[in-house]
Amino acid sequence: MTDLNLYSIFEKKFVADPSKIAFELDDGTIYSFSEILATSARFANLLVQSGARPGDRVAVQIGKTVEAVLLYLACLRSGLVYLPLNTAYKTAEVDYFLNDSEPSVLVCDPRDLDMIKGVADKANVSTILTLDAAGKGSLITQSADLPDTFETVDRASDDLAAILYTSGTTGRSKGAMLTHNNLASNAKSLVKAWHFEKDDVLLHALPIFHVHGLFVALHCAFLSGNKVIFLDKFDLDTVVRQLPRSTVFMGVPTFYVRLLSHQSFGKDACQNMRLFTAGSAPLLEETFNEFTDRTGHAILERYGMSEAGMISTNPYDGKRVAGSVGHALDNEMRIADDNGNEVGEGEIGILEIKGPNVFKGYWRMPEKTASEFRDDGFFITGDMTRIGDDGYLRIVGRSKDLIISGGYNVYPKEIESYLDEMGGVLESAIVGRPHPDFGEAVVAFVVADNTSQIDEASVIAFVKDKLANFKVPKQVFVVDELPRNTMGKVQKNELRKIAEQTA
Ligand code: MLC
Ligand code: AMP
Repeated sequence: MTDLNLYSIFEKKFVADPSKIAFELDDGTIYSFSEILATSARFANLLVQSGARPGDRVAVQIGKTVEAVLLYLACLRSGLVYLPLNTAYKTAEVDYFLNDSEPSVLVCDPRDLDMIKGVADKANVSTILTLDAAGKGSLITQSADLPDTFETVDRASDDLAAILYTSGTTGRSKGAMLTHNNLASNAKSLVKAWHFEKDDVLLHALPIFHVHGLFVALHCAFLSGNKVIFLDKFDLDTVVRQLPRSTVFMGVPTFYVRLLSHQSFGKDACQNMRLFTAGSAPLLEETFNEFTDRTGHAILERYGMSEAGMISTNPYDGKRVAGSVGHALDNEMRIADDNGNEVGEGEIGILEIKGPNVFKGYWRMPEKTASEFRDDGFFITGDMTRIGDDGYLRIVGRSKDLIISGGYNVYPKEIESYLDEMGGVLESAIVGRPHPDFGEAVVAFVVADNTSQIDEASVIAFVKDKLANFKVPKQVFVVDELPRNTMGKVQKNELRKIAEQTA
């Protein structure tokens, strides 16, 4: 049945008002829903013509354009599995993702073609298409004369719609497999919980290669037939200028910290706004309070992850509590100890969840998948949580060694393994410290082996060459040794204290 294809649910809204504006860019360029229907059909025809078959992966590493969103819709329509990659990823990172996922199609920026071609050939990618930051490339030219209709491919609810790679605490990144039903059920829950109506206007400034910008923001808008003011990135002045024309804005905490730093941001900019949501990283209580004082709006904080979309949210109508992530959406939640036994009321434990939003497993990692699910089907999130006396969920820490910088996840283990390979480095440890803009900053501690000279600049240059820019340490300490406990384990708490004191 085609209505189990996520696209078919969106399409009902697109065809209801085809002349309505679906996307508006900052320069005034507009795309109507009829253009969305036609262009995504042309892209779908091209993908099928290239030989891609339902279930095949389409990896994309491209800038933020409406055409990129339409490519996503085209993948849904043709039953292909969309696999977005952060544009900051460097060759070594892309190499891993392509080899692991074995996509049949890769879409990249024409600027990266030379770099990516060798990697793609090695991974047996059969078709490479291009799309640049202005929405031009072979994807457009090759699809220009193809039919602008396409019969959406039937999907069963547990067929894959997307794979999102999340870095692992122990080395290899894992591809979280998300089904059509995972995405559809979560989108429906959010539209209801956040009271989306057809006249809402979403101001979109998030990247579109992660859950937040791609699924949470765009799915709410698609499911409600909304106009989206589509910005290519978060630029403070542009956001403040476009806010009065919008009703909903979604951001990582860094967006709100930056908005508060803007001299003329206040009630005027928010005159038509009905909802600000925040997530992907903890929103500081001081940001929540200052934002309320300045604008009269209480930011609605919600919590989620690649493996499950949105898990909990503060209420739309009830009290939004600073420092909390509200109540469960449409999944069951329980707080348990390491062995899966529920902890007592008000106690801290790891959040476990079960529901239609929870992913199908990690791509080609059955053992890893099995180890992160309990026998009764609950998924172990790795987030340390507690329910307060008020019944609201709080994220109090992480059982996984993870830093969240500006809403991007950084796994220390990954940087450490690269640094340990650097000439002159004996060993390394990566920790996070508070950062006024990014929430947390990556800090490196390296022990030199004295075979060659190393300093902060050479360590930064080494990482910058290999890994995405948000993983590059903001500060480096060259130390004689790493503090260890009696078991020989590096005491990261000690390092965090040093990093915080010398920030
Ligand atoms: C950029 N830089 C970062 C960074 N972003 N460093 C650390 N952390 C980041 N997040 C680097 C740049 O490379 C540059 O380095 C320097 O910092 C300053 O860059 P900038 O111009 O200030 O950065 P900007 O382009 O403005 O980007 C910052 C940002 C962006 C916050 C707008 O990072 C962003 O859009 N973040 C959103 C991430 C997101 O969508 N997360 C959702 C994940 S989904 P140099 O050395 O070149 O000067 C998820 C699930 C859920 O988690 O619950 O939602
Ligand atoms: P990702 O793997 O990129 O999807 O990141 C998911 C992780 O982000 C979660 O496991 C949490 O640790 C964190 N996260 C998301 N939303 C929040 C929030 N509102 N508060 C604190 N942490 C959050």
